[in-house]
Amino acid sequence: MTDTATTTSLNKFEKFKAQKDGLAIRDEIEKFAALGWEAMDEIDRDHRLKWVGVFFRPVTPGKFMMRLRMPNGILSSNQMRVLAQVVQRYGDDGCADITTRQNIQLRGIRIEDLPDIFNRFHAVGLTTVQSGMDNVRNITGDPVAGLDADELYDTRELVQQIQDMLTNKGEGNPEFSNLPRKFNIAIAGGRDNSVHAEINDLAFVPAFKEGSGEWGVGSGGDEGAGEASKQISSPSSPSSPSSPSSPSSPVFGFNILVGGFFSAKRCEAAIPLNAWVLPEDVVAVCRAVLEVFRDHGLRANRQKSRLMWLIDEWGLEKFRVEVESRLGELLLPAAAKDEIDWEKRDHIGVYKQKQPGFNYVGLHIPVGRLYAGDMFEIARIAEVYGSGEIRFTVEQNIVIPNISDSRLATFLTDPLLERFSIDPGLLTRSLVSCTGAQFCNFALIETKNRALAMIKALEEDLTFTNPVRIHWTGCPNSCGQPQVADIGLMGTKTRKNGKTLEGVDIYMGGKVGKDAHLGTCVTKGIPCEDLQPVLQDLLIKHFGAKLKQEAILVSK
Ligand code: SRM
Ligand code: SF4
Repeated sequence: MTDTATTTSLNKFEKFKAQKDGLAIRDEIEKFAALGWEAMDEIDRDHRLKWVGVFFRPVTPGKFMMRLRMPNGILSSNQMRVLAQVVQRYGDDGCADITTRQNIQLRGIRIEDLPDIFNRFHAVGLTTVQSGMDNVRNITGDPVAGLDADELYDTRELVQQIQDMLTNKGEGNPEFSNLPRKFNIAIAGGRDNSVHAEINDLAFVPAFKEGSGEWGVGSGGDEGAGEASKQISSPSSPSSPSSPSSPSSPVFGFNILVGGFFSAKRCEAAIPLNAWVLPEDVVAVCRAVLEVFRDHGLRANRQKSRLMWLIDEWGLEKFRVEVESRLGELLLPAAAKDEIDWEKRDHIGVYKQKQPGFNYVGLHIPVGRLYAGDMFEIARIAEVYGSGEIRFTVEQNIVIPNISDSRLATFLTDPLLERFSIDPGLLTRSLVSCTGAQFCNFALIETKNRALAMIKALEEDLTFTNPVRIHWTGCPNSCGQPQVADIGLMGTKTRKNGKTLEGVDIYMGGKVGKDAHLGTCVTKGIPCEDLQPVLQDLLIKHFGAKLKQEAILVSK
């Protein structure tokens, strides 16, 4: 328990965590399955089950949601098939959602099936552990890691190592199961910041360190540089033009960002810690930062418990010193600049891999929603045309890698691509939406279906020259990340003609990729029923959209 926690009053979450750690629930699953959800202790049911990724849904009582962990957003066709079988047994209640953290959630789950579901997951190496509540969320990495010829670092192994450390290889790790609040970690490996590093509590962005000498924490001087050269020239981490050949050449590592988060109370982009690490020190840095957060993070008020609040209270310098003291080493100052110098890619469409003769193809999954049949089909195409691997993006889409040139043409004629397009409309392709009122009790509005209908209507009336990124989020918790969007729509309640209606606050100015920064609220309380003309106006004024009618007249 933290020093801060022992000296301040504890909120109700801290109290129930102190009574029984969330992870203790692992040993009670059989009991709950036999008991049934209605007879369960409410705190176990509504909160502690989230430590094993099982979420009670007050909107659909008795039909739970299960949140997986997908390190770097990668899974196999076998794993996808197991997920499909799980949701298939729930008929119309069963579906799945790809999430904004490169992850997947299953719906319709009955408590009596949990022992069987966990056994099936275990058999194929899937875990749901520590995916909710005061734990580290799915760790995001570059969605085209190991495929992208221009990547600077293949993030896959590192992300897996961090997850293994945090979760004891998926079995659960009590060392990190009682944080003051949720915690997000991301590692960018490419030049386009495909993971939205800036909105994570802890993020690593590629950066080369110039000069000679003392590299990295815990690795010891020139030896560390040698390790670094080994890392970035290894097959899984493609060589780059500036691969170091001697200690005086630029060495690859990561600049560290800390404190990014969204919440109903406050949203902040991550700030530089002024620290740089070698790839092999990233896991140790994650551990050190988490230990500091766990032991000193603020636990009195849950609205002020995310890492940035501690950094505010201490100042960045003290925070850094505490991290260094946990590491047992001084952190090196940040590299002068990071390597994020591309606009963000969305990975939809066909792209050459760095492996000659192979391609990765990004498919658009409308608002990330999948049904059992879709999941079986995705597993099939990944196996028939690729290597059986499937990847998720933070835009809630999928990437199928390793499709050979010889199979590509046939792949492109597969009927599944009519449902999950590789060339969707320019609004559709960038649409993101959180869960919303269909399943989430925090929601102030319905999101996913409304988002799809709105985009369809706008695309019918307008022509576009560039994609416009529209993100919907059902409440100020901001799971749909409206602050990173070109146009962000945040659910709210609003008044019109004396009636309370579903509405949105509109955010604009979010910039992703190079020079990422957050958008801000520009208009409040637009009733959803009046939204279409408002969006149409914004798209014409700010994003070069044209009315189809006008376009026809001009061409005449
Ligand atoms: Fe979230 C809570 C869904 C990404 C900020 N989020 C919830 C809950 C668990 C609330 C609940 O119990 O109903 C939602 C579950 C609804 C459901 O049935 O699906 C929920 N969050 C989601 C997902 C599924 C949205 C999506 O459609 O993709 C995302 C799951 C990610 C994952 O795989 O783990 C999701 N949530 C996010 C993000 C985006 C991100 O991580 O990039 C954020 C903002 C970033 C951040 O956290 O800093 C986010 N979710 C929140 C918050 C506000 C946190 C805070 O500090 O106040 C809550 C509420 C809370 O934790 O108290 C929340
Ligand atoms: Fe639920 Fe709100 Fe998150 Fe949407 S933003 S999933 S409505 S908590």
